[in-house]
Amino acid sequence: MPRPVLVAIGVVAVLAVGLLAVLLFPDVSPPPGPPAVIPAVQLPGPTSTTPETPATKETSSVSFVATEDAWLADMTARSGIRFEHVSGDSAEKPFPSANGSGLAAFDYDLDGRIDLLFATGNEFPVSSLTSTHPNRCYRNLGSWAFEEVTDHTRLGHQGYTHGVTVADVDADGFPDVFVTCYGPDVLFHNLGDGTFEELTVGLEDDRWSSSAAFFDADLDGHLDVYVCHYGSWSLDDNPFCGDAVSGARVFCSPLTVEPVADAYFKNQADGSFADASESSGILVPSGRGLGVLAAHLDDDPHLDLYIANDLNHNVLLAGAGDGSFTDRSDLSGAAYDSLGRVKSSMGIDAADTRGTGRFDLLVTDFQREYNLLFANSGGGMFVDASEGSGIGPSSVQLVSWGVQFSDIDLDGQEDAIVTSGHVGDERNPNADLRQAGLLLHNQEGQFRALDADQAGNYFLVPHQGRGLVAADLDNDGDEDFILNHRDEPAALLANNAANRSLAHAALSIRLVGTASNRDAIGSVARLMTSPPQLRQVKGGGGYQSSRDPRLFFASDRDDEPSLSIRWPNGRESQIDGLTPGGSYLIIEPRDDQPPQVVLLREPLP
Ligand SMILES: [Ca+2]
Ligand SMILES: [Ca+2]
Ligand SMILES: [Ca+2]
Ligand SMILES: [Ca+2]
Repeated sequence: MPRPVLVAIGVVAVLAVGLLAVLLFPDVSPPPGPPAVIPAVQLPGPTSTTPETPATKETSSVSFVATEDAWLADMTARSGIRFEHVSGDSAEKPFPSANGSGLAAFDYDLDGRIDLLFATGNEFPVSSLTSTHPNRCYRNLGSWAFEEVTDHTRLGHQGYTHGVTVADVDADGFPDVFVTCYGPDVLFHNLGDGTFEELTVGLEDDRWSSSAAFFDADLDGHLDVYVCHYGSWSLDDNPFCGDAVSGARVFCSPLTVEPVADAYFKNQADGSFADASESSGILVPSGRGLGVLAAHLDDDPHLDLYIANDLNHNVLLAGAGDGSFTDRSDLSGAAYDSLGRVKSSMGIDAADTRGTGRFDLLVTDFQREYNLLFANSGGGMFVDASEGSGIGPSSVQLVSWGVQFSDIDLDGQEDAIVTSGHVGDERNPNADLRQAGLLLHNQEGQFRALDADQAGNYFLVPHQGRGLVAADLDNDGDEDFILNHRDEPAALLANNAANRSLAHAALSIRLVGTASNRDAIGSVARLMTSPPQLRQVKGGGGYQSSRDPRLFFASDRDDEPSLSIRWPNGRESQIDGLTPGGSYLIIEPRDDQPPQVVLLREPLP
């Protein structure tokens, strides 16, 4: 079937769903860093794998060195997106400028195509009045074409943005945007007509915030939010670090930045939020927070939190489902590496990497610390499996930030993609800070870094990698990738690996909560293939970024699998006879009836 027809079906289906959403929710009213200085080095040597059949997707006009069957094709030139991040780095080495910014992939206008919002920093001292570097929003027109809609949407925040978190905070069906900043955080309410308004709802936190995770901590159906704070720093109190003789200045160690406790804001169900940090139990020893993930990490049905800290131990907070948390950091085994060392952690993601039915953690870290794979051994306990899984050895020479699990080649096993980039070298102020990205192929829990020839041309060129998201930009059922580079143009990569799978077809699912929070954050879905595939709708995660909210599975082409869902409130649903290659929207039932199932897109031919 030619693409225009498919797109038309998608748009009609989504419009129908939009109407459905209005009918379903008639009563919803709108609310009133960088540690020690070590020189940049090269990626370890590549490995090679067996070539597959040629790619079927169009590629960009850039000249290719990678083989035609590379997994990911660079579509940046074709997309029309010319976003370039500004860190605000200068001779004064302002500390926040090392940490970069994230991005969000979300369908703000509900036309069925995922749009993009890129965050940027700004020059110091930061002033929203004089800044000329706004965050920029791009609308997806289909076929890898985008148009900039920053002015029209009014999403061009001109502060200093680190994180972009998307959630339908008021449950009106339109995704809202929360930006976490050096400076006050801002909630942008989606008005549903393609524009946003800044709302004052109690989230105007002016502490230095890195990232946030929305999730329903107390199961009242309304999304609460955890906000990561990095620490206390200002340009007026910015010590000189570097070589005093030569005057070569570098970023100071994170240890020079006093940590500030994170915050938990409870959604009061009237459109406003209240700081409930004290009563929630999240005020454990302060870290320099960079990443936060709300996910199921122990065996009970309540969402937990994992916080990645920079030169403080990482934190695991077990949720009780009533808005309270218990600090399980030390007991969990996921706060330190296997030698008990504190790490410089940045990004996080969780996936069932070994088919155990439990979610493991991948945490990105500084050079010579290696990235961490915490294997979930049940009961809320984790084992540092970084070395045995291959995650650690692939990253020893890298300063890693962005991370996403994704079954890129559609073999039913979630692979990983990681971005890296250095922050400076005291001995060589002109050192190249760029490092190559990693594409890690998962085979039964063993991750192997693909050779750039096989991963794609993007991986041949080093970058200052920071934010990274997985999102199906072309609606062919597989996850593509978008990267926000520090002080460099952003990049878009199309997934070609999944298209070549002869045995498997992509199957994507969007869950919509009714009794539960509308984003269905906290849902767990299991596709009954052999072996089964486990996914969850996570809050936050990655590095300062928001990924495509859909769940992506691989299905046998000749099978019609069942999907079992556990909604955030614990109710369970089962759907039988899903069509491989289909894209579905599944709406939570308010009683014991079967869920509403909408086929958004027929399988591709
Ligand atoms: Ca859209
Ligand atoms: Ca909304
Ligand atoms: Ca895979
Ligand atoms: Ca895709």
